[in-house]
Amino acid sequence: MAGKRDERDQDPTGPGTSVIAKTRPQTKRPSLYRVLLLNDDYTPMEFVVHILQKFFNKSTDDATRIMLHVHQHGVGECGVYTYEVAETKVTQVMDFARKNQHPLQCVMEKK
Ligand code: TYC
Repeated sequence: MAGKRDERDQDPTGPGTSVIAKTRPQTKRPSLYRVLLLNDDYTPMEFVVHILQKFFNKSTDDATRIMLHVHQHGVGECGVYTYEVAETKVTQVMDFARKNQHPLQCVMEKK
């Protein structure tokens, strides 16, 4: 029918315009946890270096540096992981130390 405007022309959102809704990204970054080794007087240095290589994929140099840091400062960071990975590392280290009759302690803390 002549003169009747198309109903789409009265729509404030169109045609020719668009609504861009700003949305928050719905993904949340997971919390991260430090896995720490604690010093003691009995666990051999070579055993700690071996732990750092075996469970934390450290080079001999990095493992030695971290072990010496723990030996001198009492505590040191082996790595930073999501909760379940950190928990697994702690369990693996504690099980391996216990099996070898060393009192080595490994803990995790939220970053
Ligand atoms: N202090 C131990 C020693 O003198 C070595 C050691 C280092 C033990 C790091 C534990 O997390 C540790 N044999």
